[in-house]
Parts: sequence; C-alpha cells; structure tokens
Amino acid sequence: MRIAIVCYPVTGGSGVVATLLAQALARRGHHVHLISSARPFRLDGSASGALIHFHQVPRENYPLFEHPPYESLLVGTLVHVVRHYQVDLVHVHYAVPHAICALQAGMIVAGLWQGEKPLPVVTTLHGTDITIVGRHWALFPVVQYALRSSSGVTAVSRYLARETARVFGFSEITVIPNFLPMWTYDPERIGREWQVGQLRRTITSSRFLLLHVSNFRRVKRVDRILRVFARVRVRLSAHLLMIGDGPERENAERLAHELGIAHAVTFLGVREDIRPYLAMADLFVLLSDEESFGLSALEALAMGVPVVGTRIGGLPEVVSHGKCGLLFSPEREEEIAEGIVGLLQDRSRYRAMCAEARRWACRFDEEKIVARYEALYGALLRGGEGAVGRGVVVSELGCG
Ligand code: GMT
Repeated sequence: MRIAIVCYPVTGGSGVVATLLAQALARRGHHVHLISSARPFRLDGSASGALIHFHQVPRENYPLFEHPPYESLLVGTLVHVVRHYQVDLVHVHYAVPHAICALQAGMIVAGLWQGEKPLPVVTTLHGTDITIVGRHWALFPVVQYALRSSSGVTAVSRYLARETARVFGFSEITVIPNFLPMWTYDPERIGREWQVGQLRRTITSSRFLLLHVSNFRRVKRVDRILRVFARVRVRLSAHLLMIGDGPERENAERLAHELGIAHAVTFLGVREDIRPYLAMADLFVLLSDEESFGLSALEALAMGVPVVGTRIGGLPEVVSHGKCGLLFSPEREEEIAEGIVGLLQDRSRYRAMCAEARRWACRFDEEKIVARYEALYGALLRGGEGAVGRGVVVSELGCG
C-alpha cells in the first residue's frame, strides 16, 4: 500500500506513535510518506527511518498573516503527495486540525481531477484532541464533522473511545492501542552500550532513582510529582530525574526549591532517547490529571521498570495495578508516597514487578498491533461494508 501519515513533530506521544507506525509499515514493505511541519524527533536513528519518504509542510508567513496558515499549507502538501505518489490512503494522528485537513485534501483532489478514486482518511485520536482541545466551542463542530466524515476512526484506548462517544456522540471507533518495537527495549544491551552505571553515578549517589518524562504541560502535574517525592525523600535515599521540557518547567524548578528538595531533583531537559535513563531508573512516575494512554509508561514497562501512576483515563489499560505498577487516586499524595516507599523497600515484591513489567509490555508489541492497522487499511481500501467497527469496538485490548 502507499500510505501518507500526518503528525506533529514535537516531543509528544502522538508524534512518536505516528513515527513508529511509519517505520513499522515501511519495514513491512509499504510505501510510507510522512508529512509534518518538521522532521519528527524520532524519525532518524534507525534503518527503517531511511525507508520513509519525509515531506515537510512549508512555512509561509506573509506579513498580512497574524498566524502562518499551517492548515492550508498542510492541505496543499497532502494534495501534492497524494497526486504525485498515488497515495492510497491518508492516516492522520491527532484530530485537530489534521483530520479536517485530510478531508479537505480529498475534496480538492476529487474536485480538480475528475475520475480520481476517493481518498480514504483514517483518523487516530490520541487524547487532548478529544478531552481538552476538541471541546472548545469553535473546534467542536469541526472535530465532530471530521469524525463523521473520516473513513475510519481509531482511538488509542477504550477510555478514549468511550469519551469520544460521550462527548461527541460518535461511537464508530476501533480501539487500537499504542505499541512499541519491543526488541529495541533491551535493558541489558542498552545498559552496556550506554554505560548506564557510570551515567547514573554522574546524576546521583542516592540509593533509588525515580524518573519522570513528559512535555511538562499542566495536565502532567509535575507539581504533584515533586510534592510526592518530597514525602518519599524524608524516608528514603532517593533522587528524582525529570526529563522533558514545557510550560510548567520553570514553576517545577521553583517548587523543587520551595520544597527543599532541589538538590535531589535533576531537570535534564529533552532527551530523544529515554531508554538509557529508564535502564538506570528504579521507578517511573506519571501522576497526570488526564492521560488517554501514557506512552512513556509503556516505555518504562518495556524496560522492566514498574510504574507508579494515577488511576485516570486510559492509564489502567496500560499499567496493571499490583502486577507491574501501582495506581492511585490523584489527590492521595500521602498514599502515593507510602506506596512508593513500601514497594522500594519490599525487594522481592519489587523484583517480581520488574519481571512482570516487561512481560506485560509484550502485549503491546509492534508485531501484534501494527497488523491491526494494516487490517483496517485493507478493509477500507476494499470498501467492504462493516470495514470499520460499528459501535465502540471494545475488543480485548488486542495485546493479550
Ligand atoms: O493529546 C495530547 O495531549 C497530545 C498527545 C501527544 O502528542 O503527546 O498525547 C496523548 O497521546 C499519547 C499517544 O497516544 C498518549 O500516550 C497520551 O496519554 C495522550 N495525552 C493525554 O491524554 C494527556
């Protein structure tokens, strides 16, 4: 198949998933065109990256415009790629504005070049496109129309499919969870290659290392992580490594000082590859208010690192409470801290969780999940009735 994939390039789960999907499809022999406003940060660094044809949405900032017309330029890029490379299908990641742009591109191709075959559009919902951004009154009807007009809509968790049905009254959704190429998450190999022991010593000599990775948006609640960690620090020799950057970073650094834990917290900024840091971590911490999936939590599990998280959104679909991590109500900060201390001190329970983490993550292996996207594309291209699930398709997470 010839597939065009559209995504955001920035550090964020939707761009990572789109890039992983592009690489997996290319390895399976498909012709993949990846379209984004900049090179997605995980596109390179693997042989399969070289198999992908990357197209950058041009920037045009004529002085008349207050905002560069990203949407129109993306539509035009899509029209060009679809026509020039005879693309069979467009798959967009994150509904806003990518879904409506792909639909417009399809309309333009059909309108300007009569006789062209219709362009199927698959829209994958990732999270805040439904739970926050898409609910803005001015975006709501646009997203609703795009959902109804896409040839196929997928969501990364059952939770997100249910939210879409509840808020947008749209339930023809296929749940396809996020995935990872599990063979690239090999703690021992990465530990050796990166000399992780040495790297860890440059960060801390504390007994335990807790890790958080995110784009530091408000929804990630890095303030909660710091308050919980302050409680943990009173009882354990521990260090907190914060990877990523975003709007809340400055506040977080200030809060670390106010809580008197600044010496025990390292803010490392963005890292393209978080696997070496996972290889040295004892626990991964994700205490968000909202998380439709939590890709970083899955990366932690894949590296055999248990996750302490909040029981919100789709996170319980990714982290099995008591088996490969612990989930808590977001407001129970003391309970979360106690849970962390208890787990780290109970070495046999902790080791069992580490082993289970990796086993559990195998349910989300690329091999199992990417086939489901291929099946969806195939069904849409054949145009069969019932190609896309009717009603919320809550098939067993597809990873068991
Ligand atoms: O929706 C967002 O906030 C953006 C998106 C991203 O690009 O990081 O994150 C969402 O998609 C990820 C990949 O599917 C999920 O792992 C994240 O849980 C989800 N974020 C939220 O729901 C807050």
